[in-house]
Amino acid sequence: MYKRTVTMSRLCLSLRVLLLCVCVRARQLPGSCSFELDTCGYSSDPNYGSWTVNKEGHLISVDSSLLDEQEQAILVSPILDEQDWSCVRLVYQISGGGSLQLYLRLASDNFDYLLWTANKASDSWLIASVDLPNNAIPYQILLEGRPAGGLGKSVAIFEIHIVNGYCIECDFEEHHMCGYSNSWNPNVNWYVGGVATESNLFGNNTTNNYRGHFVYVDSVYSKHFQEVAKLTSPMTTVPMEGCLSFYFHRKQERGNIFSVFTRDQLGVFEEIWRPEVIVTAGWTLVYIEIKAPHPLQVVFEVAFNSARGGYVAIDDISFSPEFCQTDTESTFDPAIANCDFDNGLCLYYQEKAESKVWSRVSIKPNTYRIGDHTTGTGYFLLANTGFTSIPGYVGRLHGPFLPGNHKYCLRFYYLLNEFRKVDSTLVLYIYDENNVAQEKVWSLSDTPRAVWTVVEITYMKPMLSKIVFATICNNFWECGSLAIDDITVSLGDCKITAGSVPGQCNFESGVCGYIQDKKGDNADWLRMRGHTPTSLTGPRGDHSTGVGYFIYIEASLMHPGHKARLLTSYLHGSSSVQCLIFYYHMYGSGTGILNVFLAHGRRKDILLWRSSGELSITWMRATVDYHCHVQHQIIFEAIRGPSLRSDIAIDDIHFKRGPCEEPGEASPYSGSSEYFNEVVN
Ligand SMILES: [Ca+2]
Ligand SMILES: [Ca+2]
Ligand SMILES: [Ca+2]
Ligand SMILES: [Ca+2]
Repeated sequence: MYKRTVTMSRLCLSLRVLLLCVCVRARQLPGSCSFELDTCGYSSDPNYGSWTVNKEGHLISVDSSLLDEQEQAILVSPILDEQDWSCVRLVYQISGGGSLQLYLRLASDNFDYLLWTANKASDSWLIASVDLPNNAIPYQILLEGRPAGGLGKSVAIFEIHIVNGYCIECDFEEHHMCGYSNSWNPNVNWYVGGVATESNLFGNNTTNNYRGHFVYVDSVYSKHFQEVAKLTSPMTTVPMEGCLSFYFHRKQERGNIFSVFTRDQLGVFEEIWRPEVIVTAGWTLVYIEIKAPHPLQVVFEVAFNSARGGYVAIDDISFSPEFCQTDTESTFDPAIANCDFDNGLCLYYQEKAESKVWSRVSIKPNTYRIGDHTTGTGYFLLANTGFTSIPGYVGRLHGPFLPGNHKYCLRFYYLLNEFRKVDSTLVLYIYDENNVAQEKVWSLSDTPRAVWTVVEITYMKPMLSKIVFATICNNFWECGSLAIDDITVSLGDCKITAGSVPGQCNFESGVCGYIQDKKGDNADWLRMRGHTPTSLTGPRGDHSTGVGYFIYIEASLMHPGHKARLLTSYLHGSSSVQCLIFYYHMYGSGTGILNVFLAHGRRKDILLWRSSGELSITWMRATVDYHCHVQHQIIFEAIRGPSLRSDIAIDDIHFKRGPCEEPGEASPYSGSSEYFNEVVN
């Protein structure tokens, strides 16, 4: 323990010297703090453990031995109202194990946005750069420290430094390189250079070319063929579109290859620029358009072939949300290809001769018939191949044309009933402009399950293209009814856009910090996937994907009238109306009651929503508008009905800013369910 403190203060000292010269240049915004004299208005959330200022000052930390029963401590900033884009630079250390999270809390929302997270222990202080996008709403930043269990584990913050501008910007006057990192290589590396080294590196540099400090890489120690030096920016917190600019200075004797890439969260690189000139006379300014549908890092890469490969230097990396060229078109939004079929066919159509194959239908759900995927009561497309008189036909559903050279993520849900043999009964093609199939991207090969199942496909074509669903029925006896719903197309890889959404819980990786009531009820909600154990009750799959997780009450483990209550983690109050959307499943002849309560302080729980009795084998959407200006929790309470067939399930809980009602959405809950069936005792 003693040894660690000594190491820490020594580290503090060296960093302190470093940061002192830093702060002179970049103006620090409110919310910055060096934890020297006080905590600058930062305080610990009293619902969790405490952050403590180190006795000698200079840092604030959460120590596992001081946390008692709590797992985390949350440090809350004063209310900030910087409206322009800013960048938080955090000097932190996780000792022994644990994690540190940075959240953004907007005054208008009752949940927090996770912007950044770190979970690797380290022996030294690290620097993180986190973008705070421009925003007209007052906000707070929250730092959640979770030291690992056991003695001597801690999470410490040495300094919070907030400056104007984007985190990928850097003039290299600060020694920490603004969160840029050099990928260490034994022979070629990016270094900070400056006034002293400039003359011997660049020879006869004119004073107009004076740039203070900069980063450079040279080939002097390069030993092998194709040695690569990489300089990587911090990851942006949001997708970026605009103009990236920087100065570079390059000398190429026997060869270096200089390129700039973007890198996404999956580690996929895309080259965005290469210089046209081999040798620059002095510093040269370049502009590069950036259009990324996902958060990104900018990577500057130089490859050398020998020790006489010259050098590359870079300075003043900056970003503007305006494109460099005024005629650059903004990124195309493929949402035109989205359709939930609730209000029509959107931009989808069938070939005339085949127009009878797909029909847009709505099935009022009951015990035996499954409703649509969107709300449980909306429309979907049904290819009722079993009832057609012409076996061996093909029905094609065409989507709208989308421009080429973009990576698209296509998602849709399908549902199969009564299929005996399903191979290739539904096939998805990419067609070109001449209506010629270019690629078969997916075909149905699963066994039928009578549950809406998601399909995700990432594709990219060099030309204008569209998606075409083809349903094929070769033999009357092999065909049945096949349905699709909720088609969406977004930019980027499906794996990237599938991240967790703030305020949303799909139960895929846990219960989102929700809490089981241990006192006020008789049972717990269970998390599971697949179908529930008792027949004729419960869902056959979850709502999110058809094969994921949901939570439910297992009626066979409870007595009639027994309750199970699940509390959300704390939501903070907000000045405006908030929307809660969730999907619920109430199927089974003895189904009981599902209640949603609002709980705050010591007041009696307020009933927000209720549904009772058997509804259908479909997941139904519930929307609840509510208003609460103080910290609160939402409680999901299920009450077991009179028989074993009374499993109740929930999935895809989503808290949203503002009222639920939007054009095309179901109206807020009015007090009783439209599909109400009495429980028969
Ligand atoms: Ca500089
Ligand atoms: Ca629908
Ligand atoms: Ca789920
Ligand atoms: Ca319980």
